[in-house]
Amino acid sequence: MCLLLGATGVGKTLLMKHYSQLSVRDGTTDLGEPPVTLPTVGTNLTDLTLKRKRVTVRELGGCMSPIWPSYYTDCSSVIFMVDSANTTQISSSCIQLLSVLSAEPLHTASVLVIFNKRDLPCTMSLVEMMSLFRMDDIIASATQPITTVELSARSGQGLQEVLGWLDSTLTD
Ligand SMILES: Nc1nc2c(ncn2[C@@H]2O[C@H](COP(=O)(O)OP(=O)(O)OP(=O)(O)O)[C@@H](O)[C@H]2O)c(=O)[nH]1
Ligand SMILES: [Mg+2]
Repeated sequence: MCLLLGATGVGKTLLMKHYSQLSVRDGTTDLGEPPVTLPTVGTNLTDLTLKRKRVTVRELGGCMSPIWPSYYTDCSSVIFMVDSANTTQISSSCIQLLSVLSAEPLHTASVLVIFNKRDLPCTMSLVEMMSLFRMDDIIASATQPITTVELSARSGQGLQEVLGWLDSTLTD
């Protein structure tokens, strides 16, 4: 089980809903308007078929963050998504990420931090986002292996990296 976390509106549901279309596209197909999503109240389960195996991803809605910890047991990996077009959310996302990383049941989980919405023109560069997040310090002090990627859940740019990471972190 992989947990998909992040503040409300960062794009978790779009990625999961759109995944099957994104993963078959050859990079040139125009997918048109993405499917409409609603804020997730509760959790969404999605089964992904990867190269080597299948994995279930559990999205926890951003508005559910007070009860995220009740889902931390029995998961081997965590994806934490950030909206890189929303600069006003950076400090709260950073605090949320730190609290996820310090949760005891997740001490050995593999962690992927996704900087999403790279298709929007106003997004900061990954270097700027990483520096505002103090990602180097976070990675240095965390007990978990942390990987960072850029993604557009709308266009699928960066999706292969996310899927490759998931495939490589699955142990059983
Ligand atoms: N341009 C652009 N819009 C995106 C992208 N990812 C998500 N969105 C849009 O952002 C809005 C929120 O996306 P959701 O997937 O519902 O967000 P969420 O993270 O599931 O939010 P909660 O369920 O409330 O926690 C939707 O209108 C999406 O279409 C992206 O990569 N690029
Ligand atoms: Mg959602």
